[in-house]
Amino acid sequence: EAGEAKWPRGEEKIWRAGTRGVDSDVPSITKSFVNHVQTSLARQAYNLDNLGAYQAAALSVRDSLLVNWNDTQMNYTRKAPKRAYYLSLEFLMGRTLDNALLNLGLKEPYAKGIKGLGFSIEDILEQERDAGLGNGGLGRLAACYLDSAATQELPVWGYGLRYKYGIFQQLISPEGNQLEAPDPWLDNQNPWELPRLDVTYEIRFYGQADRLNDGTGRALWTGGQEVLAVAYDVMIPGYGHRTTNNLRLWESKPKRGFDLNSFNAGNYEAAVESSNSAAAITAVLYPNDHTSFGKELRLKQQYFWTAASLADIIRRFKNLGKPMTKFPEYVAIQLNDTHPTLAIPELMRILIDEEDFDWDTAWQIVTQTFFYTNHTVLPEALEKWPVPLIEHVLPRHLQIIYDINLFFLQSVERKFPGDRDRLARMSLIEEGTPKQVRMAFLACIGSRKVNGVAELHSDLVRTTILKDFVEFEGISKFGNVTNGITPRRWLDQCNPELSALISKTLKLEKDVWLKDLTKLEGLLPFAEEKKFRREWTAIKQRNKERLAHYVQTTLGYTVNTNALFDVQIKRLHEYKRQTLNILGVIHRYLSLKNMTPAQRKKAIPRVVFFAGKAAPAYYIAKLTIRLIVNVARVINNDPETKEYLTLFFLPDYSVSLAEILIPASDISQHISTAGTEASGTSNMKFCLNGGLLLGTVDGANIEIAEEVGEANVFFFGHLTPAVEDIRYQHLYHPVPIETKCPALANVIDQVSQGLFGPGDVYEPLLNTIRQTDYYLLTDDFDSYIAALAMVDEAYADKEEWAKKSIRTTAKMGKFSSDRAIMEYAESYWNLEPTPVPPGPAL
Ligand code: B1H
Repeated sequence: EAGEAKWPRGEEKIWRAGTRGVDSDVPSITKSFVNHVQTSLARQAYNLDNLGAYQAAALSVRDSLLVNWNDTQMNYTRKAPKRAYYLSLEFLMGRTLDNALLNLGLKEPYAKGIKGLGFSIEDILEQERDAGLGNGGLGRLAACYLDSAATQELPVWGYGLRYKYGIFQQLISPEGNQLEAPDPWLDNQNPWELPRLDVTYEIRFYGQADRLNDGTGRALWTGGQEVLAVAYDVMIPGYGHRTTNNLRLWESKPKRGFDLNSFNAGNYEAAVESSNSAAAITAVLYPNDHTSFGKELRLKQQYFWTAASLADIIRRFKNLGKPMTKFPEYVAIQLNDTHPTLAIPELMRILIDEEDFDWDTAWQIVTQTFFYTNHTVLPEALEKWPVPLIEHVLPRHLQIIYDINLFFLQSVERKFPGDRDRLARMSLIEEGTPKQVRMAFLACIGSRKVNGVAELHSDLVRTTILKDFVEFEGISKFGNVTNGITPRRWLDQCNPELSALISKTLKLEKDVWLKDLTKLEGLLPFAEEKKFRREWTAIKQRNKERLAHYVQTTLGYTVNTNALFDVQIKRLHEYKRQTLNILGVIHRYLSLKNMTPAQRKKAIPRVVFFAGKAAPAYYIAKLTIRLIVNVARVINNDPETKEYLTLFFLPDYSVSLAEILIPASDISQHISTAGTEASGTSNMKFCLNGGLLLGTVDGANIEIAEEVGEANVFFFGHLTPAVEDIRYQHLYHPVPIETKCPALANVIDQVSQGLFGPGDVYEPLLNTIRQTDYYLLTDDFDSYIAALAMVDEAYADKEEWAKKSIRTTAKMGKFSSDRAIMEYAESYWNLEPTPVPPGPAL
């Protein structure tokens, strides 16, 4: 045991005296800051700009994180608890400095120290680039879970890829087209990562897999390309104590610099080609959420990352000196969607080909180790990989997948003899040209438990995509863990005034209620106090002004902060129905135009905000952006109506932009077709910040309404069980839109006839509604408009609105990611908190 060993070198007390990082008093912080300016950055006071000051502050904070990180890892090594590993292809971390300061309890002394040196902490925090290693909710969820796992002192590591380019930067052309630019987030060196150039694994692709005919089932996988995986560690501090977990991100690089033979022969291109192809693996995050494209490079990303992570996990386990049969007692691996499913055949390969286990023992170990979270039931998002592609890139894994399938289908046949349809439905291999591997099925049968991310969604998983598997394996394997969000970033950091008011009102230090969010219920009685409501509303007002200031400085528009702020911010997708929202805005505009000035004066002024990225190849989603931008151009310049209705599309949505938008909303929209949004997590963020919810009966909206009370949310639209029937009606008994929904037909006509620029541009978008209308806009439009009117009516009563807002925040305790991560720890992984003991560990 590392901790029991005799002191290796020099004197222990001399070592210990040197290990405490930066003290938390202002003079020590100032000293450490200036020291980093001079040594790490090689600069001086006279040439230090805000960016340099950010870097010096970050390097100084990193010193403190490192001490805790080292002690945490040493503690885990000594206590050898069961550990969980969260495998996610996306970690949408956003900025780190403010969060690190908060979690270390160092916000005030750093602000003071930095002020003394002539900088402002706010300006310095703004210098940091977002770590945008994710597309949307799934990636941000992973980031919230890391924060909560560290805060609950759970031994959890994340594993992901260190993309050189994160989610693309979104630009909007004057015509309203989305343009994509690369996101070179690592261009200024990243102070939050620790390169571990000594932690490397060799990962093989292509080559041959030859089964050994020795009766063992083993095979030899040789040849092909070998690529090096290099570890980069990101420290994940818990809130309010020293536990600092690790996020390990892999970078790919060539095993040997370049091919010297080709180089010497003068073939320079060939010499660097293989080196380029190795580096390409972790070059860029795939920007398509909810679509699986079947691209070879994406498959290589998935295997590269799962193989490196598993090799690392197994090496760490083996250091315990236990036999591999004990692996599931010490290791739980959570698969964040199907993206890391190759870990299942990869662990089989290691156990059989390298560790000499028989098939059944290996399968026993595998199926006790993995846990699979499903995040969507949309058919286009369910990953399927062409058999020929897997055969080419991962020949041994294809053999193993076929063997898993054979044994699995044999067991299905035993339970349901002669049911050939069932076998075809449940096969891991979908017939067709080409055949494809169904990754969700593989993840399901290779895992100990499967869960969805909100009650409704978990029900849909059990009754639709995995129905046969529930019948075969029993319902107890299929659970639910409703998503959560970290209240540190999504309340305290993004809304410091509200956080302070809550602490004052509850008479609790924030470190109490930020760790037990159900304490917010104590706000309920204060909803009845007028003075409290005034303070509450004044904070919302200042957050609206902060957003207005952002819009003024970035877009150059003045925003009416006396209006109702209505926000929809999320990835652009047909199922999320931003189109319904913009058509509703047009409907409001046309209504205002039809009013007399006297009638108009009674309208509730509204500012509508949109933000979100479309996948670069998603034509219809991009057209929706174009429509929003052009509607904005027209109505924001209409002198008759602009007092009552304006509209903004804020480019380049990101975690940091969300932190400005969310605290400023009066109402936010979560209006997916029922049954399509697995959970949603921004709905939780808005409600936590006292914004009310306008939504469909979908995902976590349902559980939010259960908590805060239906009187405090605005629901509309058809329910999940009706959706399938309605789609059937659309196909076989279509009713023209003019008959079915005249209001919507009129709006669509106006767009088509050119009210917002040449109408023909939008025909493909409008046709999706006129024709199949797969997402039920024609069915939900009228009730949507009615719900918007209810919002207006409710907002007119400021006192009642404030009560709703307070009651909403007060009842959001359930949606802390601390609760969610504890459910995983207790009901899935069987993990226990492992606190770092006080005092230096070294
Ligand atoms: C969610 C995805 C997703 N579900 C494929 N599925 C991706 C699928 O790059 N890809 O291939 C990327 C992402 N993302 C979201 O997960 C759900 O739509 C939300 O409803 C949910 O809140 C979130 C977290 O569970």
